[in-house]
Amino acid sequence: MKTPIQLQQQNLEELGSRMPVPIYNRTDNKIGIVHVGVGGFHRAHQAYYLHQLRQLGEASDWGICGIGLREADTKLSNILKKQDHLYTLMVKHPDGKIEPEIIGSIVDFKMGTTDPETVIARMASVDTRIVSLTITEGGYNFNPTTGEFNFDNPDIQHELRHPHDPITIYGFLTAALKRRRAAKLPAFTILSCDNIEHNGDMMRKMLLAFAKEQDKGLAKWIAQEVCFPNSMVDRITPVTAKANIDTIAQNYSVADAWPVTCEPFIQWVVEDKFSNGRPAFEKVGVQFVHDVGPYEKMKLRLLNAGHSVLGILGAIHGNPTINACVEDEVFANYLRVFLDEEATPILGDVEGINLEDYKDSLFERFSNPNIKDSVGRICSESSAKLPKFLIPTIHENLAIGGSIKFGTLVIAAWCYYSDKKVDQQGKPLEIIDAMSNELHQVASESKNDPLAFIKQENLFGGLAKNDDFTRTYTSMLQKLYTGFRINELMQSMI
Ligand code: CS2
Repeated sequence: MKTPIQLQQQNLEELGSRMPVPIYNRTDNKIGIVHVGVGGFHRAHQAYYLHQLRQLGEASDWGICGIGLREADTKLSNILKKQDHLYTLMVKHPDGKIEPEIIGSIVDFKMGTTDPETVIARMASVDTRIVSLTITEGGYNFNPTTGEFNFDNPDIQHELRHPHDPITIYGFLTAALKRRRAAKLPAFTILSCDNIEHNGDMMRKMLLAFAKEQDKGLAKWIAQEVCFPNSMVDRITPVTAKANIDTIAQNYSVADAWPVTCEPFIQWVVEDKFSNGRPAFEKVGVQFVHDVGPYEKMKLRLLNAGHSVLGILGAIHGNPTINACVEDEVFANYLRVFLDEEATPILGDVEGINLEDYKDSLFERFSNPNIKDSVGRICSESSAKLPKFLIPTIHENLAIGGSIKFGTLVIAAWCYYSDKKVDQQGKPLEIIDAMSNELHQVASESKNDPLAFIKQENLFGGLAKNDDFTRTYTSMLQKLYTGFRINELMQSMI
């Protein structure tokens, strides 16, 4: 094996003989986008779209500055710094073909935890025209029962008392927007890229609630000046594994400490309302529409919910990956009936999309054997995901007398999983969830009170008070606790 070349700007020419590299000038472009939450997904999606645009010789005013607001982002910050913010994106096809490419659209990275002033200044800079976000479902800080902003969060309390010492996205956005207003600069667009229905509207509502507490005049200015387009984002991006780093080094002789792998499919549907201009993303396939609602709902209720169905049931069964789940006929058939009989009937028409084709494409995507998307990633933060992906489908079906049993088994299985913390082969499950302790506590009370788990109204709303639901749920829970295998239960239902 040749000694791998360090991924760095100065080595791009040499690296260009191994894989495509940025051919645009990365050093003297403006930073037009400040992006908060630079995980694998952002690097496989928005940063990739922008990279393609820059390869076409466009968008030189739209460099990305990544921002980390959590301690955990320090590792990526250090790695990107060492690599001049370059990274490899490996697109993995189902037939085994790998397309690697070095992506250069991120040109800077700052940490809000150690350097808040620089982050605020960057957002407030005249060049910044979009602040985009992938802060995860949990980052929006709303109370799921009331849908209102959660002022009880101690970080929020701190920021309200100390506006110069922001911690969360809300403290940073208001501090930066306040400066722009004072400097008579136009507002930036806040572009939400998280898997939440009406993500832009949600961000607007939350930010205005926070800003009103801080400065009513500012809140009014934000309401008038800042656009919050809703957007639907899609590309399956597994967690980077050590094997991916090794592949880049061994097969391409490139030393990249944090590459990203993803599937070939990519989609971004965005409402075309921006406060201060935008890159011509339509030139690289982004769809701009008037109303993104139907697309968001379709994607969250089919793809994301489909993932959760496979993830939770697959975790208990002992499946390591999503493709291992769909290779199993029972899981594949179960997913199909869930999608057909419970998720699809409440969707209505989605303009320009044939839902049957869309569902077929999900099976193709989920079965890509080279993605190796772990059920652990899918099950992580289920307490933030299921209330957006799956539970609304159950509520909506209850309201119209539709089928609920396929979704309900997932909730019963989630309770069992949270309680037992081992799969049905006895192997420990690593549960990553901000609410894991509470979930374990209430789930373990199910032996005395079968409804204990679903009485958490912040997750389930009023499901525990609905007889149709509780009847189905308790019978499934009982079966799981009396030793039924999850795949036998699934088989008996399809
Ligand atoms: C997944 C998503 O986190 C999850 O549970 O469903 O990350 C999914 O892979 C992406 O939304 C695909 O666009």
